[in-house]
Amino acid sequence: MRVLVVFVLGVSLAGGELVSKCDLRDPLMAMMGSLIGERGKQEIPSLEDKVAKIVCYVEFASGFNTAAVNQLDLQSSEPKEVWKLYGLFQLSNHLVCSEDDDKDLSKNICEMNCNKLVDDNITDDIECLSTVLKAFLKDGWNNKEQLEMIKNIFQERCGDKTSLDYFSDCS
Ligand SMILES: [Ca+2]
Repeated sequence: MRVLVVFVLGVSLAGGELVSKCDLRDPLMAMMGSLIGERGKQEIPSLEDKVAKIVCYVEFASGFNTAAVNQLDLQSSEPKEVWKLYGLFQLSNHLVCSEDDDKDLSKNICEMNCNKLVDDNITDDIECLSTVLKAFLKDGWNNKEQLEMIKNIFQERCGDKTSLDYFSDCS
């Protein structure tokens, strides 16, 4: 069984802010809706449950802090890889964004600098998450980095709470 170990490098509110799960629900519903299209909405009637899962991941992984940066040791990788995870969605510096001092490390599929994932503007973070999901839908299980990222986002953390439970305090 693989073990995910997350070390907190430093979570600071300097330059970041806390968002609420209710702030995230609607933009993520819109993003997921446009990602899967009308046909997908019929096939996935519980879209809000999927969104609840993502938001629950955000709560667990970044504490809703837009400036969260953590480190993830991929124990199963050979050679051993250490990812830096950025922002609300804790997206990987090996996949989505590039850092100033190591531009060759990443596939940079979101074509952005990692510091854009720790600022107060969450719109580009949501767009980048959409890019990760799109890339995964296109490549399936074939891309290791995408697979690791998706597994991390959708791993079970909130049990079988439905969106009704999870978003019950949102209007
Ligand atoms: Ca941002």
